[in-house]
Amino acid sequence: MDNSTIVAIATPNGIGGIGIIKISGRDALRIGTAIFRKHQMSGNQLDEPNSIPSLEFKSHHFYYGNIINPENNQVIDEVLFVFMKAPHSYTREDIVEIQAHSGSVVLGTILNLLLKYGALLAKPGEFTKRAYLNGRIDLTQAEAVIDIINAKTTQALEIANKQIKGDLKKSIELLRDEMLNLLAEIEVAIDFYDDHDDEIVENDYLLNRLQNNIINKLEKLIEQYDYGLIIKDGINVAIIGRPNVGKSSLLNRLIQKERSIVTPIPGTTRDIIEENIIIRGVPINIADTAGLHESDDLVETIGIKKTQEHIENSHVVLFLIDAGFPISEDELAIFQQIKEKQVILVFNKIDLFKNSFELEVPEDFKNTASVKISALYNLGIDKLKEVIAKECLNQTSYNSNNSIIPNLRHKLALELSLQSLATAYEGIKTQKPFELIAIDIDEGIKALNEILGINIRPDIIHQIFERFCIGK
Ligand SMILES: Nc1nc2c(ncn2[C@@H]2O[C@H](COP(=O)(O)OP(=O)(O)OP(=O)(O)O)[C@@H](O)[C@H]2O)c(=O)[nH]1
Ligand SMILES: [Mg+2]
Repeated sequence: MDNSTIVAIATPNGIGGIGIIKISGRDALRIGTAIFRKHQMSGNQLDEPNSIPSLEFKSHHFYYGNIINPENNQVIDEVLFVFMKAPHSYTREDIVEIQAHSGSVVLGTILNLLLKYGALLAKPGEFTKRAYLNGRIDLTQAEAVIDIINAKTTQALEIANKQIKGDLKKSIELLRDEMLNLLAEIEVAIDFYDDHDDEIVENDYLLNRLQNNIINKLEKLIEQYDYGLIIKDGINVAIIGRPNVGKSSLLNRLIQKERSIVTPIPGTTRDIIEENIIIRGVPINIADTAGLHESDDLVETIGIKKTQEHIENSHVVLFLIDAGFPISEDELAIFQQIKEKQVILVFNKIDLFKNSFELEVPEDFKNTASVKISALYNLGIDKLKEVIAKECLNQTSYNSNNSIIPNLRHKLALELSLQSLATAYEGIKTQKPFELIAIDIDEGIKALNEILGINIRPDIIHQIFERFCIGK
């Protein structure tokens, strides 16, 4: 166990109202009070700072006073000082937090004084690492701290909060308990077989349990990973259609800035123009593309090829169609290309066609979601946003009650566990010796332990905390 006392500036670099310095370790109070002078209160009056450091600090109470340089009693800053006694702190060690003003010189000076009085500079993530090593949180909860800091949407935050509460940990522990119970029964059977020849463990019963209580649940958790990716990295949405239908106009409307060039000349957009937006809490990477049609122009042909590749990588395709004309040959060809994709049909330029209209779309697309808009006059854009959000969330089996989302590290371990359990399943089915099946189940348990941070290699722990910022 590391006995050192660590210190770091916990707030971001720069000028601000408040900057916080955090000290953790068994000497936190000694080092903190070496440079802190409490103001003495008499009634409501504040007296001059007391020059004798007081050792009477109640846990979880704020003290108002000054940070001074003990060598010359020079006041560095007016601060609030809070002491959190172990184990009731973030790291489960004694913690002192100093709330000073935020500026690089003032915070830097305080930090240097604390280093001089015996604290060591904390490494990235070292506070959270101590919380983990001291058993306050498991590894999944430590990882959730980074996810909270990095959350770009409220949904990503919600998922991270569930993880920090221990939801992922609990579901992994439940699965592990199931495996342990199964292993116990199999081990009893192994002992029993030594003395008896008849079957005492019902194979069908074991297979059922393995399938329903373990394998199915592992598979479900692994599936949730894809949803997590989408929430973290965004859903890819491509705006496609023939030239001049208003694709670039629509992109500009959706992102509310003039990003893509709009002209009445067909074939204006050649390169893919990508922007990130959040629609109804869903992070979306939206792309404007070159108009799809038969073309002899070399540059345009390259643009069209890029568009086609881009369609492949999109989760959702917005197929923009000019509402005033019957479906063209080019558009029929586009319908063919996007048959396998999740599509929203967007009929544009409705401002030009006041009378109601119905376009004949191919039979396969009769039930496809569709919206009528005018990109030029901003009509129907809100409705379109709603449909985009809905179709994007349909991409996944997400439901907010079940937002336990593994990250890549968890997913790889879950897959290892699943592999071992699938081997165990086959083993029972083909009546392999129980000794071999026990080994497989044990492997499955080990993989789950790795997720929680039990018996995990130090370099993996190091890798996880390396992603943190200093002071967390
Ligand atoms: N009346 C009307 N005109 C529109 C609407 N949307 C776009 N336009 C016009 O249609 C023309 C083409 O618009 P763009 O947004 O450049 O079309 P595009 O699909 O990106 O065209 P390419 O990049 O050439 O494939 C421009 O003159 C726009 O002002 C609309 O809803 N109503
Ligand atoms: Mg364009």
